[in-house]
Amino acid sequence: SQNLSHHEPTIQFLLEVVEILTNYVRKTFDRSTKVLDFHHPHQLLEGMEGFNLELSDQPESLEQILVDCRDTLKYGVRTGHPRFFNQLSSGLDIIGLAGEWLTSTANTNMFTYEIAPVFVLMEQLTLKKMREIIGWPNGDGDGLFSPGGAISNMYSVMVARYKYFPEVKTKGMSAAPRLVLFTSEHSHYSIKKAGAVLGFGKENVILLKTDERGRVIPADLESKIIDAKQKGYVPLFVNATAGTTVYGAFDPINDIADICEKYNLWLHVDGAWGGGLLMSRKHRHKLSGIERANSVTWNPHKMMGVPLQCSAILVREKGILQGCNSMCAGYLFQPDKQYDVTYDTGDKAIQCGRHVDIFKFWLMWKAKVGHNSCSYVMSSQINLYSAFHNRYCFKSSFTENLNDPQHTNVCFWYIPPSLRGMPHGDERREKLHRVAPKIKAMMMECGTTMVGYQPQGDKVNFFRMVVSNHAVTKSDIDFLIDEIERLGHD
Ligand code: ABU
Repeated sequence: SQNLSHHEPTIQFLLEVVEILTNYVRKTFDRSTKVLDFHHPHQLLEGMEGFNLELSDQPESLEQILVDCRDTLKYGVRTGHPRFFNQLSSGLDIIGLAGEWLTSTANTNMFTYEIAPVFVLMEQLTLKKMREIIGWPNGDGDGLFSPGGAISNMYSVMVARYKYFPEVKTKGMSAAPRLVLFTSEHSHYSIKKAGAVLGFGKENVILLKTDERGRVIPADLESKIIDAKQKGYVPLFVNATAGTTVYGAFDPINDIADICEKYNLWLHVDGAWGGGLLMSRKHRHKLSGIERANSVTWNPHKMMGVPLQCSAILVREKGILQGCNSMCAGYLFQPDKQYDVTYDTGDKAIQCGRHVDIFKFWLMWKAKVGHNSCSYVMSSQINLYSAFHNRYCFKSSFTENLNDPQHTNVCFWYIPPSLRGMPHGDERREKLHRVAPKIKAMMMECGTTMVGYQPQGDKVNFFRMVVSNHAVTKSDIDFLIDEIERLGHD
């Protein structure tokens, strides 16, 4: 029967789902299983044996629903597999997973204390702790968990504009002069997107030059600020990246902060990827100066291994998110409730409904953070990149290094035998550009491992290997290298 209102069938169904999920978890950590069972979109759309994606006209039996659950996982990608190196967010943390299950069971909304009292308080306390770790006095300030780093970055641009030109909230961009934003040529595309979405225009997001490690050159920032002012534009906002997406570079925050103070500009630090290093005594110096930022993006769903999604926007000035975004909808945010309505944090957000992203993170924090709040269990994967670095340097006959890693990103070209003796020039570049996509395609067909590739600037396609999964060991890294060599050998 499909009637889940009867106790026993409901419990039986849920137990069977739990069995499917626990089997999946077991297989995810089993290195003899594949990372993925790749099918092209048309194959999945045509339907696999017993698994049809089309929505049916009639309700399906519970047996079929269980098959659907099993097959959905079967044809997906095991992002928690220790040989999945494709994304900055990966891994399958069991405490975090339990947190996500509990969150879905509670099925509530973050907009008011009224319907999410415990989660709202957890969010407040965790954000305060994060601000303390950033180094803002007493952990004062503001913040929110948002649906990802791109949205957190967008919040930073919105509050910067509100700080200097609050009238834009009512009158629109015509109330402001031509405003310009600055960010590195290696920064995440979300800064440019924020410029476009918020009405600044992509042209008014000025890209800064970087050095050979992918870090912003501060002198270029200053000269571009002066140039913009001479043209009559108004510099507003600078983004410094702590852990760039491809190279994992850390911009020199203190030098950038000096320039922002000199010209009275908003300083944002996009620590979506590198923010996790604030929890490491050994590595937090890479974000030195972050306490001088006006706002910070920090994604626990990346380096800290929290299940997707979990991204925080943290702001030094208290109340500015509320000022910038509040619309005071009377049906949700009644001022005359029986409790302290400052805990109704929903009007700070640009969303109305907001998912509970805090619980899994709060639970993992409880499980993993030492007594001084700055020793999160993640040192192993931070150290692993050097193992990888040494390993591929050792095999330098077939790789060429691009970045000098500051984070766990290692970028390299695989040079197949046919290109090894070829002189550098256009022909070699064109051929090399095709190598990484070809190997990646074969890798996905085999399903043994996954790693990302991209071009960057004048560099043709290269592999970007990242370690953020806490389950990865040196043997997995060796496996990836051997697999690239096996598939790429022509
Ligand atoms: N938000 C950027 C993530 C990109 C990546 O995983 O490569």
